[in-house]
Amino acid sequence: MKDSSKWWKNAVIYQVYPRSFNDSNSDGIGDIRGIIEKLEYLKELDVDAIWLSPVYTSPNNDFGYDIADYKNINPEYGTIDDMKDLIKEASSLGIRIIMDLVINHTSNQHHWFKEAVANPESKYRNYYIWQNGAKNIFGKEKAPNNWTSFFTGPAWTKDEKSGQYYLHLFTKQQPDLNYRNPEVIEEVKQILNFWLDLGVAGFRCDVINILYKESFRNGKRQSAGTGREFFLSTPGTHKILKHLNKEVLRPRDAFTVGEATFATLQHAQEFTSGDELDTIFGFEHLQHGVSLQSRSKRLRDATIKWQSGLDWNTVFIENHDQPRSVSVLGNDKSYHYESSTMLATYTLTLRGTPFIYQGQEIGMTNYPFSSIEQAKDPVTKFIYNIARRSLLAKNLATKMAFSIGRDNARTPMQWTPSLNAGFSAAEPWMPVNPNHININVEQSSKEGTLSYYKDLIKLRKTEPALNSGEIKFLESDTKVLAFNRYSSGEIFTIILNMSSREVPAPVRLSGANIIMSNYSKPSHTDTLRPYESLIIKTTKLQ
Ligand code: TEU
Ligand code: CA
Repeated sequence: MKDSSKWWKNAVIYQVYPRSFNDSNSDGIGDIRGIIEKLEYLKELDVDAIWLSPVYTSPNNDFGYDIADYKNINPEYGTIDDMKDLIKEASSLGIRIIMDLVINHTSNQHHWFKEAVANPESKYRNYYIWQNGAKNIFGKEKAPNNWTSFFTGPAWTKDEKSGQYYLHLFTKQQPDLNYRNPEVIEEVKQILNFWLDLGVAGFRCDVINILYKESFRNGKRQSAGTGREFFLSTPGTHKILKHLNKEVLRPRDAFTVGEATFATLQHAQEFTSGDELDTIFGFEHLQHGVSLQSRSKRLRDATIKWQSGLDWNTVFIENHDQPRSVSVLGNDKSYHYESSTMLATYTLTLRGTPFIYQGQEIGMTNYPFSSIEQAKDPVTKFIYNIARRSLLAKNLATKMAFSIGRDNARTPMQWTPSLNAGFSAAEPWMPVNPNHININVEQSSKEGTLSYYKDLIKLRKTEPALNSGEIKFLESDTKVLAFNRYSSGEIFTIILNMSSREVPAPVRLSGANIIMSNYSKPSHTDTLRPYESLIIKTTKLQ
């Protein structure tokens, strides 16, 4: 493999959710020109690439994750020329662009699907997955099987015109593509080439581990995605990824990070074993679903497991689907600075490519939602309706919906303490968190979380051991994550107290060469304070 294909092993990647990043034309919606305006900011943070959440033409049922035209831009965000400018201007600052590739499904407004419905004889019918209904014991028609959408409810919707059902593993406006049809794979190759020709550096591949459905039998009942055993990480999906890798991705030196829903460590190893994807986003560490384990314990255990089991990980604790990390893994009230910087240290010192989600670098928090009317995410609305149907009181249903739904991640970026947090001169499409008065880029860059991020990124880039060094975990209290990163001559010991309690440090602190800490005064004991995080440097005698 050429060396240049490994740029991502030395990179820090920043995720932009365009709708909520920066609005350049005062319509309350973030846009591509808005991102261009903030490239200098990203340069100063010293990120090497932007993963851009979808900007393609879309009716926004799932805010861009339902694509109606893969080769065009949603007019709310700008034009294809704006996109070319973004790629060019970013590149002149040494920042690459990674596109979001959503190919498990399209929008029902894509002309392929419209044709498939309007004209069942057209070749586009076979771009999607159609089945006849089944019969229940009374002879009444029902869906072809018991599969459910990841977003709740049945995974099949009947097309009244033909009487057949189409499969959708997400909303019913997101019909799944048929990967048994080689023409679909050819279309995907064209899409990849189209964007690579425009100069993008790679792709974040949405739910890439569910492309190929091995069969359409009834599945085991599960809380999300009944039927998964027939479509998670199947041999058919591996075959398609090998093909795309060989035909397009490898020859064109494109970087890939695959989002793999419900992936096990073994799945991740298989996808990244050489001829499929470069890296994987696994979610075991972020408590997908309901669990009695505390979030921090799960984060710690899964991190040790994946870091030990994969040669090169992605390291992330936020994205546009997750709650804000400082609110769920830290303490956004009493220890905002301490816990957001502890989480920064987690993100930037483990072995792998770190991904920072917009706003994470200033410790943006969950939003104090109080009414379901404020929900934009379809998932929040689905959960609310289910909860109400099961007779949960309004306030509890609201709380539950916003804790599972994805609106917390999508409130506007907080740039300044002034009107609309400097995101837009008009009323933003989602409410701005009232805490922007204290939590914003302007203030955070002085002595806040943002300045800590900058220092840490700089440190990571000047100390090769922190980037490419080996990793070894240390015995510690279960509330502490502690590890060494080392390469020739240099050892860095990273210690993270993931709790608001005082806990014993796993190594002696007195006399240690602490080169970075999120407390202004060093500890005089061997006790870690709430969310204390430390980087200790030891130079080995040669
Ligand atoms: O998310 C896939 C996915 O697994 C989600 O269902 C996840 O489990 C959920 O969001 C957790 O709350 C990807 C995208 O990141 C998401 O934004 C899209 O809605 C989804 O695919 C469909 O394209
Ligand atoms: Ca705008």
